[in-house]
Amino acid sequence: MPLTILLISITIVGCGPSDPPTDLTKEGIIPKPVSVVATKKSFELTADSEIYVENDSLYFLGKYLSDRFKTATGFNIPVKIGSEIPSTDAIFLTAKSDQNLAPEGYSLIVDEDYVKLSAPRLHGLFNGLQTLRQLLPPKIESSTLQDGPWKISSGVIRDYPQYSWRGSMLDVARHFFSVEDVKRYIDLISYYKMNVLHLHLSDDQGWRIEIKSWPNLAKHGGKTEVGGGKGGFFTQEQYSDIVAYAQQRFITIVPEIDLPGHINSALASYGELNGGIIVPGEGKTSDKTPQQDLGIKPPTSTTLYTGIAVGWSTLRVDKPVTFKFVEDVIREISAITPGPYFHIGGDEAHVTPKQDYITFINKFKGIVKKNNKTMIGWEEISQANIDMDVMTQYWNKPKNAERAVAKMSKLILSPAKKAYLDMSYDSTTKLGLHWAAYIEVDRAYDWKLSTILHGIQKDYILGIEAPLWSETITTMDELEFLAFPRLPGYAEIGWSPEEKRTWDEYRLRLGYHGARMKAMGIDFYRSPKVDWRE
Ligand code: TNX
Repeated sequence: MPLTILLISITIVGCGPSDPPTDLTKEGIIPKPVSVVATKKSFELTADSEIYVENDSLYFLGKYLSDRFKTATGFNIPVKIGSEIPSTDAIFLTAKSDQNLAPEGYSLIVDEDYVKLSAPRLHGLFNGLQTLRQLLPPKIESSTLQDGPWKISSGVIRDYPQYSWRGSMLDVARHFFSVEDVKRYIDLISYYKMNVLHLHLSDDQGWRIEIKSWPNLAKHGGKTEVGGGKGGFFTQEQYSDIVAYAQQRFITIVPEIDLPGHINSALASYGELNGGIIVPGEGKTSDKTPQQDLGIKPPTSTTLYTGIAVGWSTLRVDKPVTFKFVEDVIREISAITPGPYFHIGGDEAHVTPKQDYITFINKFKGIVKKNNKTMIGWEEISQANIDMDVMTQYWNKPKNAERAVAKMSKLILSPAKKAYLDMSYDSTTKLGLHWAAYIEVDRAYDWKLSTILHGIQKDYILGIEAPLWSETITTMDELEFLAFPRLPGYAEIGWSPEEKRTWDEYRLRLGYHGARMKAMGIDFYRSPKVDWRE
């Protein structure tokens, strides 16, 4: 493991205001760091500050930080290479990175004269930069020029995550979201040190990624969305652009093609895949449960679906063309996905005969493996022949999670009753569904990954993923309203030591983040459970 140090060293300029921030332990960092020691002074970022990075490979991180500071401060902070601090009029210090820090861990020293961030890996440095951003006044995130001073409490933070999987899922199938929207979501989740964005790229209502060998999937299957809007899809180039953007922010993109159910957009695009399905009647759909009574409308091969019923479409296991389609899709997407995972969906295949479903999942496993990816599937895949090479995403039934673990498959936890970002906050929330629960901010935060499933060892829990299904949201503002302020809590559930978390303490920190979210232009839900400091 290479030694990598990002050294941020900054000159001292002038004297500070009367009440500089001096108690690092009182800063509202989310997720809560593992350890914080205050030294009761403060550091000031000024127009003369400089960022030093140890070598070329860290330059982009220095640049990232400088760019984050530029708009609000108006400072053009230069990024320079140097492990030795040049002898200017400033005082600089340096230290070696702690190789014992966990992957993604970092340590941050803030002194009166300098800030030093060190980490054994680039990802840790990136995480430390997020902490540093959160130590500056909230207006640092503003998109307009703001007055300083830009002071930071001094002290030492040593920090690392408890769980390796900390993510969110975005459903771009029910309603399509643009490349720009997805990039903004990546920025927002990375601010809270999440490291996974799972993209739900296909569903009954839309196919959202270009497949060159099956062009009609996107061309026809991407034409509309829930409610009949214009839909859309990512070209492979656009998808690669998203992946690269995410990579720079240490976020792994997990592509999902939902199989063998949730597949109407493909059946409508290629009639030969369609084994004759019963399309739910418009107006008969409900948001009550995923297993609902379906209306009936005669199947037509090209009809796109704009309602929100689930569980009524399926691929046919007895059609050879089905597997040609699956092979081509998984191959093309895998080829443009640098991350190690491919999500095959596998949920709510209510009209797929059980034995066929098992055959499907077993075959998908081989196809994903052939493409050098690790297969992930929703919890229902535990019915099939899964093993330690497959990851299972728990969302609804503990029995499915237990069966997955009995087969040695590790779990990503997305319990719908706690972690579904598409659930309404309460009965007055205009957006969202509520088939699983109403999820206020306290309910979203106040649970633990290690105890939510009884009798499952911690080793089998990879972490948390908060899915944002998009049946009810059409704009970025609406997306943000459901994601925030619950998302920072999910990030903390995955990152911070469980025994150090309490809702009563967290709600204060979250209250301070009101000003940050506002400065970032996030249209968040002002939950009455929190005293917002804006
Ligand atoms: C269940 S969770 C689904 C989705 C819906 C969601 C709405 C899961 C694996 N399937 O198809 O969008 O409920 O909350």
